[in-house]
Amino acid sequence: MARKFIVGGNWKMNGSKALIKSLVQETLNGASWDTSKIEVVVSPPAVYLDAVRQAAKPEIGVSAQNIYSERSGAYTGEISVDFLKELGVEWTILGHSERREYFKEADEFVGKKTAFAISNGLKVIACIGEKLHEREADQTTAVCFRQLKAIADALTPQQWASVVIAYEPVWAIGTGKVATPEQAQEVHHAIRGWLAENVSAEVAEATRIQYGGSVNEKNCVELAKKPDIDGFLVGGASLKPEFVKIIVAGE
Ligand code: G2H
Repeated sequence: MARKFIVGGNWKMNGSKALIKSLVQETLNGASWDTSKIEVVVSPPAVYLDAVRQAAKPEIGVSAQNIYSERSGAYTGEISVDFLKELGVEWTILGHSERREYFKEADEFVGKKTAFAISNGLKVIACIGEKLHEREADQTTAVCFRQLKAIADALTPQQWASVVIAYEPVWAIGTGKVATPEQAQEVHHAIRGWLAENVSAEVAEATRIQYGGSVNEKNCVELAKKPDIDGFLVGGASLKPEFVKIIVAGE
């Protein structure tokens, strides 16, 4: 079965009521794409999730950028799966490299949160990827497989149906240095191979693997042609009207 192309817009710590109006209500709601082939998810900061869910047309999924691994309690500043469910938010990003780097999120913690999110009915965009010095030391796949294993160890095979993997080489994030289509394809292919060996052939075939890292309207078309690239997780360019061009690259 063909994997449905999935494009996520990760707003990171950017956004405003004005952006929701111009980008979501005017640009994205006014745009069209083949929904039988392309899935779109936008991920605003937590305080704007409710407004974005209300503003966006139903075929646009909405995602948190993080959750905590407990349902409620004395966890100041954290986001519960229950809050998301009440707002109609179906997705969360987890393990983004910025969370791993600035907030010291360990592989196991990302795995635990992934399992918790899915057990509570959410879908997860789980991010993995190597830093520049790791790529230069020929550690790209070793790092990705280590991060992937921590997620796989926490999941049942059935739960993979609720996971999208985002491969985001850290050296390509927000730097303008996009991975070449060949570099990205090579790692995506390796990730799929790891899933086949360590989870199952079915999960490897069905799991969507997004590329993230300086995707824009110019580079998306060539990246989208690669057989193991099943979509994008877009940061900077997802805040601009060019996000629509990146979405339709999946057609
Ligand atoms: C990678 C990506 C979105 P950008 O972090 O997750 O951001 O497209 O700005 O490199």
